[in-house]
Amino acid sequence: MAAPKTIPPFHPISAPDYLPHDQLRELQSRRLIHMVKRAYEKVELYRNRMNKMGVTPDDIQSIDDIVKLPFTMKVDLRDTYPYGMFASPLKDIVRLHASSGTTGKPIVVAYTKEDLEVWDEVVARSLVGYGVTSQDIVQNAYGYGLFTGGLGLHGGASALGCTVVPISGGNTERQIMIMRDFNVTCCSATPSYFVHIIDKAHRMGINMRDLPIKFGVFGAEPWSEEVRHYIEEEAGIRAFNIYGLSEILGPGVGAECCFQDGMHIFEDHFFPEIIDPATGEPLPDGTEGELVLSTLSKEAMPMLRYRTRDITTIDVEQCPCGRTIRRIRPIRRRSDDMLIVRGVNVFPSQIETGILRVEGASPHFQIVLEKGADGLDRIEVKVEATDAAVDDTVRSVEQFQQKIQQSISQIIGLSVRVTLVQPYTLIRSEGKVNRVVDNRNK
Ligand code: DLL
Repeated sequence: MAAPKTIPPFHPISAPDYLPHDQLRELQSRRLIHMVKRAYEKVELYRNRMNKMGVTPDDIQSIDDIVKLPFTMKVDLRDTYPYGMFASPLKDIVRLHASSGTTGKPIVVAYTKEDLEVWDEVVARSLVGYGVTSQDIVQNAYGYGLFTGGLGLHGGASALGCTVVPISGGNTERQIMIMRDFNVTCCSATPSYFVHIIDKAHRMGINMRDLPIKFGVFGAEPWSEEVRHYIEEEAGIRAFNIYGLSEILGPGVGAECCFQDGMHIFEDHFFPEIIDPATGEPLPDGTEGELVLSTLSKEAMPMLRYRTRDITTIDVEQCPCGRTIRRIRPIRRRSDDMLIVRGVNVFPSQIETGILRVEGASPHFQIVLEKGADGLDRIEVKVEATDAAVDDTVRSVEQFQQKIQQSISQIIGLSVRVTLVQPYTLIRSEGKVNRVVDNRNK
């Protein structure tokens, strides 16, 4: 790893991260009261739903009353497409983003000028937590456009005074050339794309460890500790997690600090709760469940108790970095990316962990689901071969396949078939990766 885990010098921009508990609660309460009033007055969906539950803005007197509010779901954004959730008139809205999702209409999200300032601030606070400063040159390889990654990271890095290279995703050879020629010190990308960048650099004969890059800002999709380890070793950087979702803002809802042990949620702007996904009941900190987020300052599009579908835990303990804002555990799964195979719940991130626990295994893989002649589901995991792991003999290939098979089966509790495929033959992602091909209903 490039840098030790030392606490970077205090930066004024991150002051709210260190607020004493009561002051934070007081600020959250004040902001929630205002947010609920605004949502009730300006957004028909919230008004109708609260009326139905018999809740009025007057019932919200402190942050503890948040549990009285109804949940908001992705389908609500679809049903009110495109502008039905906006609490500001279009003349005050200065930016729209959209997230495509997997089916149907996109969801549209809006920002006022003040919302963009908050966004810049929280992304800058994320970067400060990693140890990035105005001296850094940030190559932003998140996609620019309707996806929030590109412009979100861009705004925060600019606000911090970094030199931003707005390269967006794709054209990987050029990414590497620029990274080297511009002396880039920080790169933001999806972790799967960065793994692809590392791979391409190898093939170009460039050792990423020889480049000045020190920081990686990775998010937008689940990634395992094993991938972090792979990236840190191969690129000689520290790989930091950043979390966010369009409905709330984009990247910068939460981020790791120098301890890389959970993501601090910027709780002065976004209030986190954990609920039981089946019953909707709030769960205490320290219990795993679905993350629910409420915006506390968003003007254009307030979100009350938004069900993210992301599964995590809020940490009970305070972080040694001194921040008082709470942390969530890294998100390894969403309730809707779960595969049900022969009745067992399987997440792609578990398979990634199983593969990378085997020394010399490649992080490039694909999961193929089929129905066998007996009607039972079968999982095949295609993994690219690496020179480090196998020589040309059939025996070494078989042994290596078996090792990975065992490692995955130990984690998911199901037998899988692992097939080694030629290096560089699986599709590479330039944004969020999709590793699953489900042929069961074909
Ligand atoms: O992915 C925003 C983003 C951009 C975050 C760049 C970080 C970096 P959406 O496209 O709306 O927004 O997707 C949001 O992506 O609900 C999670 O399921 C997943 N996700 C985002 N960050 C992480 C992360 C952006 N660090 C959805 N770890 C979220 C795991 C993540 N999953």
